[in-house]
Amino acid sequence: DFDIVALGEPLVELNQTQQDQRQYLQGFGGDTSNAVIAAARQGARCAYLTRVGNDAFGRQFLDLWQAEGVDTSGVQVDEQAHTGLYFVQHGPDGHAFSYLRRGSAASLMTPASLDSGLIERARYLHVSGISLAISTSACDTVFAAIERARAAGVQVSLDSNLRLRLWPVDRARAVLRETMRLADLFLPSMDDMQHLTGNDDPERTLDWIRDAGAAGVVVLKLGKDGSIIDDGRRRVAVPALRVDAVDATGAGDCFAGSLLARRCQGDSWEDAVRYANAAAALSTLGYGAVDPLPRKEQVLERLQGTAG
Ligand code: KDG
Repeated sequence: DFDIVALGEPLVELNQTQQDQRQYLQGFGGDTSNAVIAAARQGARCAYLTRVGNDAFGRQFLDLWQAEGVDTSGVQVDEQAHTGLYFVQHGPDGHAFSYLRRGSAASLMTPASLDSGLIERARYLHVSGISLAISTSACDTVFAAIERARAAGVQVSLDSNLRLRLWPVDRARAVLRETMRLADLFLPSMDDMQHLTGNDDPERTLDWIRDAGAAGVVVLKLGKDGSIIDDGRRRVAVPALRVDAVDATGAGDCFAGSLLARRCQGDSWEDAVRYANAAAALSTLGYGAVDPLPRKEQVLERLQGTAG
């Protein structure tokens, strides 16, 4: 059985190097894949549901998940479509993504892609705004997965991960609002919510989320200002760990995976969020989404260092 089964699209990553703006380092990304790898590195038992191309990149991903201990029995291989790809470019305002993913294997997922029966064996199903945005059949697949999870008593976790290159803001708002109502755990970032609601105040944002019908636990991510937990009764702010970030790609995914892993290991919400804040901060110390994801020992060491 699994702690976490995630559903979404892996993307091969080409990350611009510091030395030469025309040189790119190949790595791995894709928000839900990042999250599940982060969770596995914290000791969680994980599986990933997706579709990759029958190409070198698809095979690299299968090798990566297997090396990280992520179960791949729910990964389908598409004979025609390719594995998706994205570029990370760095500028004075941080990082920016561009995508080569239209028509990718993962975007061709359909509800029948869920037939492996993995969801029913998990404690959490983890999905995101990106899983919902990549195509209408992927969106249907996410809703079907949520339905199966709820029917089996599996908790649903949703990361907002708003990417406006993938869908118009009005559709994103409508679909995410519908999905957050079905989630036991909603993980929005303040940046995403600002795009969806037009307001930049955390308290008002949490009010908006509650008014929209979110009934589960909400953890609002404020980047370097930490996170706020709203469990429906009270709100608790948890500060971030201060670090000199070089590349924040995947930090939110690391937060999600680490938080779920620690909940499965019995942490309170506050302890799990403190841990996830630290893991996310550590993940920004290197380039790329996956390589710098910290392991449990590193996070614990850092947390003990700050506590003492
Ligand atoms: O959160 C980081 C992801 O955004 C990155 O790995 C690429 O999945 C990706 C996407 O769709 O933006």
